[in-house]
Amino acid sequence: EPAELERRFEEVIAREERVEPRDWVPDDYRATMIRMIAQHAHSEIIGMQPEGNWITRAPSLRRKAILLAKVQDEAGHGLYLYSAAETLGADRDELTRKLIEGRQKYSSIFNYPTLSFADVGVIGWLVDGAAICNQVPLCRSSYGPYARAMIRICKEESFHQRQGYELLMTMMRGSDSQRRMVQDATDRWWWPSLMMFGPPDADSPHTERSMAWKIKRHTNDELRQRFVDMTVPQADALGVTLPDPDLRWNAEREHYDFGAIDWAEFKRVVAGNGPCNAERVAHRRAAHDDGAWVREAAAAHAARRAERDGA
Ligand code: FAQ
Repeated sequence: EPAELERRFEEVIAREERVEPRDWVPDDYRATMIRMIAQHAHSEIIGMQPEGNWITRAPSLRRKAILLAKVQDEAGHGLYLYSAAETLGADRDELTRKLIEGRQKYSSIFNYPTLSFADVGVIGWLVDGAAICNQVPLCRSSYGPYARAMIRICKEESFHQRQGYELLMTMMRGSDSQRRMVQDATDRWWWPSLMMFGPPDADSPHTERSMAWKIKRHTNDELRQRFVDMTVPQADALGVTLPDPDLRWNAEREHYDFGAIDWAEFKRVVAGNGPCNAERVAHRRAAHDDGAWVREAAAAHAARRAERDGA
């Protein structure tokens, strides 16, 4: 009985219980969840590239081991999230195809280049910092498999954030030219990090519906403000300047005011015309093509085993 199923679904949401894979859900809920989880998974996988760029050129064995571990964690998050999407009936091959054909999005942030090793630190500090700010509330998201995935992912992200901050503290204690590298990386990543939270609430088509379904627990602007408030004291402690002359404490609001975000740039990047979009997708497509023989061999092995076990 459709009305009864719908009523039960609404009840689960109202009671703050989790929706599970076998439960009936409205088609739009399923589509929204698949979209969000797939975009998140794609972001983790594409997000391996900017930092992966520095693995072979890390300045010490210690930094190389740390960076390798972090990039591997991101692969793990991606695979974990694709599995969560599969619980909603999505097909993993299809999701990958959509990504490499440019038919599904991933986070705008990964379309910017990593020009120096300081970028590795700033990505940990700002990009992982923003990711945590956005994802901690998603541990209470209404879809069970996604909410549970977020718990583990946030723990690892928080470790990533600290390794970035520690790297930057080390560089800030170094030479003038190292301090200049950190400032330059901060200047380039600050505004794109604020864009990670998505369009302003007034221009966000999905927020209202996703808040009502408790998929999202805060709006884009709320989380962006939380991130700014959290990051300003960290910049002070580090001794870098955030590149925004309008950034100042507002005692009345008890929040930092900040300058206008260049939403035209955001739209350009999301539409595929950022500095590295073409390169990122081409690289992912090449990796997928190069891995075809592994998938074929694994499928042949599984088929032979099934035949043997069936016999
Ligand atoms: N980039 O109505 P809304 C990481 C799209 S962290 C590109 O506000 P919604 C960790 C949006 O999809 C990054 N597209 O949408 C890491 C929608 O497009 P559609 C990943 C964006 O879903 C760190 C349209 O604009 N994190 O990977 C962006 O309610 C370091 C309208 O937007 C997540 O995915 C953007 N920045 O809110 C890895 C977290 N913003 O489908 C490696 C989960 C918006 O209508 C290294 N996702 N769009 O064509 C979310 O929290 C939400 O989906 C938002 C967007 C907040 C991203």
